[in-house]
Amino acid sequence: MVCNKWDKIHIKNLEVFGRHGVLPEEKRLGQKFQINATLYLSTRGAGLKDDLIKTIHYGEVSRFMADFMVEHTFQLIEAAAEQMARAVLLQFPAMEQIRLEIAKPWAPIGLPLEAVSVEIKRGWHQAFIAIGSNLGDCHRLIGQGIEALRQLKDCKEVQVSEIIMTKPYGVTDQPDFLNGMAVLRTLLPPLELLDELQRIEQEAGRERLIRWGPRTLDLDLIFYDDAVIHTERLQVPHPDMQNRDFVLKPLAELAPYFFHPVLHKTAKEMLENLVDKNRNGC
Ligand code: ROI
Repeated sequence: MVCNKWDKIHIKNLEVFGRHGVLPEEKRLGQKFQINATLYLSTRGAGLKDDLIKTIHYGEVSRFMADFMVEHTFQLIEAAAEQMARAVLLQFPAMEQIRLEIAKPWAPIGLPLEAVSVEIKRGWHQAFIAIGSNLGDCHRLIGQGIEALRQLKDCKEVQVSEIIMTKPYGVTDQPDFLNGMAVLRTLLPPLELLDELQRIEQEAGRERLIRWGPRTLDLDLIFYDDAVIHTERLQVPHPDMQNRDFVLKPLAELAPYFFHPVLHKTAKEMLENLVDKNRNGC
């Protein structure tokens, strides 16, 4: 999915009367809020065909946001913005990203101000997840894992590669694996996605007893857009993926031209390099 960086629709100063705030009188009396939003989408099709169906109806988005502000009550404008951005992105699938600002011109702080506001930007991301199992009823566990990915909150468009049987890599004295790859679109940031993957692993009876040992279900985050993440808990792209044919084969099936942001090679090139390396016995 190529994200369009250029096309935007702006909604400026949409006024709504809502009941958000920490103070009891803010909830009781309500006050004015102003919403500014930038919707990121491709307007090319609509521009060429002059057809509303091919874009996002800004009237519908405005109505949706106004209703959302009236139907919910939050303490914080941070929470109002977070929940509204999520709801809008789920409601209007053609929207890639949204920049959302919620302003409170009558913020009761006992000082004169024009307005206080929060601004956030949220959107869809692409995540590649390697799937593996070599302990227990592997076919059932892999199927269960894929179904759990399909049910993940704030995720959509899950695609799965062929599931293949592979020889164990690393610690070779263990049963063969079933492996595959899933790609999906998600609103979750990387660490929240990791939390969800680890929850699914736990639900499949995963125990982390031996490093590189047999496992009921393994879900590894391989890529998250072109992000490069180095933390204690999470490393993306997966630091050893270029040496693992059980990762590269299903990846190259799903996205042969996906570009590794650090190694600057496509999935297909990485797989070809690995096959050559293994053939030459290096
Ligand atoms: N080897 C194979 N073939 N498949 C895996 O999913 C896999 N996972 C691992 C280790 C133990 C490194 N080896 C593997 O974590």
